Amino acid sequence: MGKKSWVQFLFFLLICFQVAETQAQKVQKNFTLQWREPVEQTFTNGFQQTFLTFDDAFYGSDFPDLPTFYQILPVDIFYSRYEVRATDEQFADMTDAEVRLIPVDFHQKTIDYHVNSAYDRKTVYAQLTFLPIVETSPGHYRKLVSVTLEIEGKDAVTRKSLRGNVSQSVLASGQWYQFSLAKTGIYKVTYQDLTAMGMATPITSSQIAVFGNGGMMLSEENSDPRIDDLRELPLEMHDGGDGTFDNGDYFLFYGQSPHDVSYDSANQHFTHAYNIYSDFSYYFVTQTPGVGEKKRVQTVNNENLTENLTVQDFTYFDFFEEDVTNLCESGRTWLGDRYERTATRSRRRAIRRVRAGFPFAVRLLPPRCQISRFPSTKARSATLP
Ligand SMILES: [Ca+2]
Repeated sequence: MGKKSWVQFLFFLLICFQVAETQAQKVQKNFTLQWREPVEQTFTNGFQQTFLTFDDAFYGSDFPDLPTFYQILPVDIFYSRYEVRATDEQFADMTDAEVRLIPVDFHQKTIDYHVNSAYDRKTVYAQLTFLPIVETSPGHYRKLVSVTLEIEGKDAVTRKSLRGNVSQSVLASGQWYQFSLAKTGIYKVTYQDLTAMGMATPITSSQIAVFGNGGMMLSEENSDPRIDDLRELPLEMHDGGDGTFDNGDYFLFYGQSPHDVSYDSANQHFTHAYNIYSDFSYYFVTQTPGVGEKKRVQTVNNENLTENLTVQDFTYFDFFEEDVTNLCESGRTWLGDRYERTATRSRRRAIRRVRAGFPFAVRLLPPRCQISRFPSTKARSATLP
């Protein structure tokens, strides 16, 4: 075999190797953690805290004062999910000084190796994260020093389905006016509101369209589906019936706050996600013909329908949260009231027309930052007299 054919053969092998790598869904790798002495950090507000640490530790998990292992693994295909199998886990004992740095509400019994897909422009990654500490018995912990992981990608996703099918934003053409809102509810937009924004008159009411998705934070899981473009919202138009949106006219629409409220079916209670990036949701209004479907709230003729359900009550959820101090400087853990010399604070929340005899529950969510020993999150339940 001559030199040239060897090159071709090697090139062929290289192609085979790359194809095999591309289609390989399984990666096996050993990870070691080089633990260091706890480090003390002084924050900008003068607060000092000591952290457990190892080389390249990352802080920002649900327990931001504990070190998290984080590593990016290059992959060729975007997978919806990954399966991870751990073998040969090696643990080391922790000193009493190290154990004192672990939050009292940390009770991880086995390490949760988490891999999710990340997509950044044209590159696909698998992100491996795990918190390398386990509680062996109440108050006793061990730290991971080495593990072998077999990571298998499942359910490959094509780039097209990942990014949606919209080639350009609805905002790419037409004349648009932006407004913001802070709370979820039905909003009334008047003729004066539109002209104050600078919308040209006369305004043809059938051409008005409003777009917006609410302002809730996007999922941190890149594999989660997300809305491709701004959605058009149906409007309830009140233009006096003359087709012109002028003085005294208004339309109604349902606007959503930047803070998300959802029902946690596993724990059977409502929960909320406070938007740490914005206090407002932004909506866009246009009267440009041809932009949007000009959606309107539809009416239903109920003259021939028979009443079969009487609704007199509903489940009410409210939350109070203030982001004042980023005490852990984690970027994501923001705290409100400080309890130092002040041990008691009172907060009033207005709840209208609560029926007697109905149960209610109040949950206090303690920060996960180890400033002091906080009680675990518990609901305080009672029944109204
Ligand atoms: Ca009118």
